Amino acid sequence: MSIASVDVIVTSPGRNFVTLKVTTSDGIVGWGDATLNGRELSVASYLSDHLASMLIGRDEDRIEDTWQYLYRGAYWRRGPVTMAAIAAVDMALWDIKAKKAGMPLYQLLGGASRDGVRVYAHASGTDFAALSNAITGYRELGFTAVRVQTGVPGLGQIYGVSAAGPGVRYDYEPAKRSGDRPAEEQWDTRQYLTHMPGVFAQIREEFGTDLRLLHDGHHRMTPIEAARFAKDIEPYDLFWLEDATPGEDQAALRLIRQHSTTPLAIGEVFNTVYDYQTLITERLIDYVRSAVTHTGGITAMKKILDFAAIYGIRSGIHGPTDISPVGMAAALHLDLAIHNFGIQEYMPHNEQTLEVFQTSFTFDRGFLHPGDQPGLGVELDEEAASAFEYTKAYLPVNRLLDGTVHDW
Ligand code: GCO
Ligand code: MG
Repeated sequence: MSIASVDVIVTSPGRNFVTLKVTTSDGIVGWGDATLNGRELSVASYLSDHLASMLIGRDEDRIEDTWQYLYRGAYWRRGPVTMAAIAAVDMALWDIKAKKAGMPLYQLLGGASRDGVRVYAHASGTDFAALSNAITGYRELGFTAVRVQTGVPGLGQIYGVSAAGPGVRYDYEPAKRSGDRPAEEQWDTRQYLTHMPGVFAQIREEFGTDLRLLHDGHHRMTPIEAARFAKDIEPYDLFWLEDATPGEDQAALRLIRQHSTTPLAIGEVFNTVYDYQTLITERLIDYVRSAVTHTGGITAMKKILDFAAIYGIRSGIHGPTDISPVGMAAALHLDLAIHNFGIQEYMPHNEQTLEVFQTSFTFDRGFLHPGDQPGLGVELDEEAASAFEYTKAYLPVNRLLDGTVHDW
């Protein structure tokens, strides 16, 4: 048996997704997620113009060999476009292998290490009252962990804060359909650093110590600002502080570490194990934040997580709405199987997306399960997908108050 056809499906049920469909000569279909927010068509082209013809006729069972063929064989390595394309192929091949075995994928990864996967939701609000309502709403839904982001006085719309009302479940979508150019947002680190510790203090006062609290710095601080912030918020016992500094600078985490015991998470913009080499071996982080979709798929992510496990570092796989339900399923199967699971991000997809991608996920009191269907457990309805045409959408660009471009 071999790979008979490879198709790339671009659809936009409220936001853009790129999905790979691999079909074997005996008709088994595997799905892979290749969505790269704001650069979707580059990955679609990488897959259809370059990889598709190389895959036809290959033995679908040789997953490791195919991964190495696509990674080493290209000569050019790493980068989000390449690694998202490889990830999609890898997921599709694991989906096929598990369907052939008649098992949910987590069984092939060693079986379940837990009954369900603790997830965190995104609670946000332009002010504290709105944030507090959102946290209450998620607690009522059963969530045991929330990421909190809030407006900063003096700044307009900023990263991570829903413009919709509090408690809205499908509330935050950072990619904007704003024509040919990205929307722009404003930022001032000093105002943020002055405001944020008080917000955590108020949350602890109102909600107590049980709730797991997470926060995303979204790459905006300098190393010394981040060190100071991480130290200031120690009394509020965060589950993690994410992306305190820009992702390229691994050494920055060393400085934060020297000053604070606030747990650190990073990696959503990383795409290979090499981005983590220093961070893992020097124990400069506590959680690996990569998306399976942006890091070369299940094969590569499993290796990163096993490497992290040796150093006592746990998983916190990226799961925003720009990871399709296929990519989310890949994360959930890994989460269930690995020993060093930490937490899983969960931003539920909108209803249109869930019409296109049929999942078998179940949510029970703060825990998700990928379901027990053979494979990844997600099927794409091609007819439903064809109703939603690609629509240009970009993540915002960020500027300081004097107009300087800053990390978004
Ligand atoms: C998160 C992320 C997202 C990203 C988005 C970019 O922690 O969920 O920071 O909100 O900004 O996924 O495409
Ligand atoms: Mg993030």
